[in-house]
Amino acid sequence: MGQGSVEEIKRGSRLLRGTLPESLADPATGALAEADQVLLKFHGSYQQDDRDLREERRQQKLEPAWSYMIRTRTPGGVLTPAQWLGLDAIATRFANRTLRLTTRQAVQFHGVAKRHLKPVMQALHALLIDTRAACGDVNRNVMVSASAPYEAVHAQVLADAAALSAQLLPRTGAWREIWLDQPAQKKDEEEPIYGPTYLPRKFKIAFAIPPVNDVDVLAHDLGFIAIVEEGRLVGYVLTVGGGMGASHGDPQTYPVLAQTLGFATRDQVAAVAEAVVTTQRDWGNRVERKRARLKYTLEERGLAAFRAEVERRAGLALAPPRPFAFAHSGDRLGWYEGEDGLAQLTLHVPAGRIADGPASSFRLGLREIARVHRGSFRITPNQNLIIAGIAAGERRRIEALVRAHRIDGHARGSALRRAALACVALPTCPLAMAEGERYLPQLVDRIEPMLARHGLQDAPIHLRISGCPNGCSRPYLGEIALVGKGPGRYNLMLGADHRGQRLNACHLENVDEGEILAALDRLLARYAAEREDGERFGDFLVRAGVVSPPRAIAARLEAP
Ligand code: SRM
Ligand code: SF4
Repeated sequence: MGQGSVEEIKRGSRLLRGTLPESLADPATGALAEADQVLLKFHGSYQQDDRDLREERRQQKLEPAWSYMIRTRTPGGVLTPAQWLGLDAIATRFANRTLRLTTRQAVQFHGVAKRHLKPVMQALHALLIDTRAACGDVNRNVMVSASAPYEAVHAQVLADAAALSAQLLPRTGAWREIWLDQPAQKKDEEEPIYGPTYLPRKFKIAFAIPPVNDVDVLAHDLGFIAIVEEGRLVGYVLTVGGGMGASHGDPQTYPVLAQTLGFATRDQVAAVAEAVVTTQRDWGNRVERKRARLKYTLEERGLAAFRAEVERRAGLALAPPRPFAFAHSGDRLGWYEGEDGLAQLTLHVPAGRIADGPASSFRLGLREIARVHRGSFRITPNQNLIIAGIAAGERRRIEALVRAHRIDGHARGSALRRAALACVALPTCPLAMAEGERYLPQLVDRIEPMLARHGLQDAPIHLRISGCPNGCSRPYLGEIALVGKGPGRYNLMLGADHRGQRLNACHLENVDEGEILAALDRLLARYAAEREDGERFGDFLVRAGVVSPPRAIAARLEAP
């Protein structure tokens, strides 16, 4: 759908209400009216159909197998054990009996029937979770580094992120009226930050806590890099204009890393963030949807003009950026002792899919852990799950449950397997051109013997798969990445760094698995033979001239 139509739908929606109640009540179809499908996203849900069944149903002259994906708003991915149990129960009762941890620290349900949308929203509300602004042209779930070295700093950054998430929520009462049957109130009739047409496009915020860049902060419209001096969180280096999405063969669209805007103290975060959001609201492209992200606004207006406008709107002058350094963008899998005397266990969840199967009973295991765990759960930006705040006395019991349910992938397999990401793709994603998460295990099974042959089982290489160029697994930041081009065919991207500070570049276009494996075998052999001490695979590929990354902007980020 073009930008013009989406803008019209937003404007005519009476602040996201549209005819959603009527669409939901229509028993003749599992779908919503077209305009309501657009509005539903702002409520945290997408209408989808099962693409595996599409052709068969078409032949039977049936409407597509419509169902709904529902995404939570969970800043920093933090959940209580009681919330976990509630989410798990929703998956059983209303969805496809799986939970999907996303690359933005949210939970997704797939396969929800139209008649169950309302009961799910109500069940989430009872858990003190909502789905407001989880999708749509608004600020999305705010991310926070999950594996921060200090829990005290994490708690402060999480508080800032949660406050910002609340501040940037749409104020319309549409969500409460439609899903919770609450009466309309006068105060729900204005959108002081967004206005009646919201943002030109989605908007994403992440808080990184160096040396960890698990959130890939430079992939976001607005980034906050925590600056800790003498153990105290003093503020954030701000970054703007990152984004991953692109379309094949369209040079007007591309992934790009964010640029540094300045430094803000903690008490300036709210004003600066609001100024960035409203500047993008007013300056962003409302004619061409594919050019409507902040990254393109910055390309057109320039960073200096953007900074001046943000400072004017926020009524302050940003200080120059302060020094920081990222060490890696991965998770700290396995056990970790916190400075607060409590332990954390980061479980590897393959492609974020929590399901019971022959190899492991992830859902059952986590249910049992949630029943005894007194700390919290934390979804990581790499689709994994941290059991956080484990007291010394609890540790053995949790370890036993992890083993009993064979959810100890953090301790098995190659380092590449443990760090790999894959987007959802087929069968639910309407935009998928190739498989994503369903293909990941097979691909890794084929790469692992190669790694073993070259003595690289423990080499921490970041592999990411996306089923199309939209880049939901942030593939352009993978040392190796596959970007879907057609059934069984991908672009092979190589050479990002492991700190999220350099994009990769296309090595082979539109290739199948055989060609991908042959290329990787050659390059891994060279890496094993020629790498320097401690050199990572992505860095090696660039040094060896295998790829020249298009936009190596790490230099822009170095503090003055
Ligand atoms: Fe995404 C659209 C899944 C993170 C860029 N993304 C979609 C949709 C909703 C397809 C659609 O529009 O109908 C996918 C639903 C699939 C399904 O069946 O569940 C989808 N995106 C996901 C998730 C679930 C991938 C995952 O495997 O974890 C992630 C959910 C995040 C969340 O909880 O909010 C997800 N998507 C991302 C990211 C990564 C990030 O945000 O850090 C990106 C790249 C960063 C960026 O935005 O630049 C991303 N998704 C896109 C785009 C391209 C946007 C662009 O600027 O061009 C689309 C397509 C669109 O918006 O038109 C898209
Ligand atoms: Fe769908 Fe493409 Fe995103 Fe994968 S990258 S979930 S295929 S939109």
